[in-house]
Amino acid sequence: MPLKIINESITRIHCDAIVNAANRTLLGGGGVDGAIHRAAGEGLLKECKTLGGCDTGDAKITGGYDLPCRFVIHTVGPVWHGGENGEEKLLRSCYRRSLELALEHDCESVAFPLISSGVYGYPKDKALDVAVDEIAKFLIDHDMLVYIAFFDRSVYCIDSDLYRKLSRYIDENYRGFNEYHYAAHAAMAAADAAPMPDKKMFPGKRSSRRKSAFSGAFSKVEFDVIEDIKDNEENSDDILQEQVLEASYDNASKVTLSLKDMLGQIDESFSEMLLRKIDEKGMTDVECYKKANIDRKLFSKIRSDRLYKPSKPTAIAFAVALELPLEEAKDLLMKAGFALSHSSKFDIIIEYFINNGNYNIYEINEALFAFDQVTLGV
Ligand code: AR6
Repeated sequence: MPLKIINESITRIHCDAIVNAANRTLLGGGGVDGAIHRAAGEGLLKECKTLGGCDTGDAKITGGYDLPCRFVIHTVGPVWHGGENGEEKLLRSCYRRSLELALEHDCESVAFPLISSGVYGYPKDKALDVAVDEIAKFLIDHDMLVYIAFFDRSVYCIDSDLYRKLSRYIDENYRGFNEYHYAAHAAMAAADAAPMPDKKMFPGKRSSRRKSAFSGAFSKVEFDVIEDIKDNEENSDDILQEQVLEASYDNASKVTLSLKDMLGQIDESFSEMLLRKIDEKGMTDVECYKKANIDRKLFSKIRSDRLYKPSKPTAIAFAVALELPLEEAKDLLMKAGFALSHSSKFDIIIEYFINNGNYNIYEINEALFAFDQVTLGV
C-alpha cells in the first residue's frame, strides 16, 4: 500500500498507529510530543512511565487512549549536530523500528510526523528525504498505508533547487484558466467565422483540414490552445461523437456507420492498455502497482474490470510507474478520458518530471504537495 503526504495534525489522523517524536524519557515534552500527550489524556503518560525510557533510534508502543488511533509508537530521533555524527543512520532507524512495531501489531495504517525536524533541528528537506526513502523501502515488502503528516504546510520543504526549477517551469508554461479560455475561444470564434476549407485542397479529417487551412491565420500557440482545450474536454463519449460526426461529414448522403457499429469499434480500454504495457515492460503487477503508489485492492479492481475508469491521479500514477514518455503517457491518459494541459499546475508539474525522465513517484508527490496539488496514487 502507498505513502501519502498530508496536511493535518497527527493527533487528528484516523489510522491504526501514529508515531510520536519523543525524547529518551518518554515522559512528554513540547512539539508533536506535547500535542499527542494533550490529545491522548493522562492514561498515555501513565503507560509511558512503565516503559523505562527509550534509546535514540529505537521505538516503543503504547495504547492510543483518547486519540483516534489504536496505538502510539514513541520513537526518539537524533539531535542534529551538523550531520557528521551518525544522525542519518539513527533517523533511518527510527522509521524502521517504528514500522516494524506497527507490523508486529498488525497495523494496516500508520502516520508519522517529520521526526527530529523540530526542536532537534534536523534540516527539514533532509529529514523528509530520509523519511520517504525508509518508508518506500519498507513498502516494497509490506502492505501498509503510511502517512507523513505536516501540521503546517508552510514548513514543508523540498529541495530548493528543484523548487526553483519547478517554479520557473510553471511560470513559463502556465496559462491561467481565464487567459487560456479567452485565447482559445477567440481563436475558435475566428475559425468558425471563416468558410470550411475545401476538401480537395485540404484532404483528411475535418479538424486537420481546418487546421492546415488556417495555420497561416493563427499562431501555432493558438492552435495548440484549441487542441489542448479539446483534449481537456474529450472523453470517450466525445471521441465517439466526433467519429460519428466525421462519418456523417464524409458520407453526407449515405451514413454507413451506425452507432452500434461505432460502439463495436471502441478500441483498447484503459485497463487493457495498462495490462499490455505492464507485460511489454516485463514488469509484474505487484512491481507496477507498488511503483505507482497504488493500493493492491484498487489494482485488482482495475485488473478485473476492463472498462474501469480511474481518477486522473491514478491514471498518471500508472503512466509514471511504467516510465512512459510524454506522448505515451498522454495516450494512456486519453484511454481514461483525460489529458495534460498547460491550464493546470498539476499537469505542468507532471509534464516537467516526465520530460526530465524522473519517474520517482515519491519525489513527484513531494513536489505536488509543495505546490499545493493533489498527489498521485492512493
Ligand atoms: N502534527 C504533525 N506534525 C507536527 C505537529 C502535529 N501536531 N506538531 C509539530 N509537528 P518536534 P523533534 C512537526 O519538535 O524535532 C519534544 O519536546 C514539527 O513542525 O515535535 O523530533 C520531544 O519531547 C516538526 O516538523 O520533534 C523531544 O524533546 C516535527 O513535527 C523533542 O521535542 C517534529 O518536531 C523532539 O524533537
